[in-house]
Amino acid sequence: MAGAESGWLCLGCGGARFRRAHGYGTQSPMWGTITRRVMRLGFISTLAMLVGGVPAQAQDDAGFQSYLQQVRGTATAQGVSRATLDAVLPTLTLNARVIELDRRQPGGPANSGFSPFAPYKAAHVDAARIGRGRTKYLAQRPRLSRIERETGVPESIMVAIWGHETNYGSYTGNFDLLRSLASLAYEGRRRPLFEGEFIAALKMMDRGVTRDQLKGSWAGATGNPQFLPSIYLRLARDGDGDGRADIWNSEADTLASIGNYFVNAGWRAGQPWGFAVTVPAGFDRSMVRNRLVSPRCPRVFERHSGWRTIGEWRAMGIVPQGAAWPNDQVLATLMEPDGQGATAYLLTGNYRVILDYNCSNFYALSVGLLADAIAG
Ligand SMILES: [Ca+2]
Repeated sequence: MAGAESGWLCLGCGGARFRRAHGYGTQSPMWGTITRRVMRLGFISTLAMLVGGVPAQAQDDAGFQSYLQQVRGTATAQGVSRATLDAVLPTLTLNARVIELDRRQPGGPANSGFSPFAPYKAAHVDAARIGRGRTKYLAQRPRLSRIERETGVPESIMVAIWGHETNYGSYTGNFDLLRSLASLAYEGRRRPLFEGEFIAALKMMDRGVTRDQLKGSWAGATGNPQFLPSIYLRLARDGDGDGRADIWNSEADTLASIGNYFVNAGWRAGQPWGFAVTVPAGFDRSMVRNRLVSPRCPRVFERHSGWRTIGEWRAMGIVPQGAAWPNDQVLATLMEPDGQGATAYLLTGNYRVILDYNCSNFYALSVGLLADAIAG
């Protein structure tokens, strides 16, 4: 649906991967290269099957089981208990379906244009999602106020992330996480990432998370906030005081964990994520061009101007649409997601924190706008 602007497989962006797998998201420039490489590998294994006469599936299964024994050693060295390994490893079989889903992610050429934001906004910041968000916001208000006081992350932002990741917990994914992660690790395209997440999921079990709870997107994101296992281990929090971080069943734990993620990623209390602005006719965009190329998600960051203070933006004739200006010293970048002449946005450092959760401009803008609508 969106233009090819997003980073892919960014840590903590499980929900994004889930949606991309279902054709709602975007892909990076690397995608075509990877797809071609994977297709080539597929061709080679078919060739091996024809030549050797051994079904490729059987070879894969044998290879998978032997890979699991190798992972056992690594996991043991990292402190995973023998009980967990004995309970999990013998139950695992290669899941060809997740590999197929992974290979099937829609791609876009690196030099393709950007899709307009307006249709995405209409589909993702709609009346139903705003309405459900307001209900959750009001229901969780006492708890959210406490988390906001402790973290500085606005209540509405926590609810908006929850709304965007899993539609407030209404779909969190049904894949057996351990089987998915082990299969993707074995497939090898990004083995260090997926093997690390597989071992992190085993450590979750050592902490008392049940195998039954370890369900999620095919690419390993789990629970209401769609955390990857390593993110869960590092950042999940207990919000209702029962001593467990239950991001599957507890709304309080979900919101506290999202709040903690945002604090950890550098959210600045008291600053907006950004706000809608009007750019004056004849505005010279070359004056504010961003000349840096980001090593991370370059297609996302190339859409942002260079940083200027709010005072400088105002002096250049940029006018807010409704929202008050923040402090003159606050730094912001300008983005025009629907092109010149349409609504543009000034984006602060807090917008980058939303991008840390999921590196997509459409995602981050939608989260910010949904948060504003929920709180408004
Ligand atoms: Ca709890």
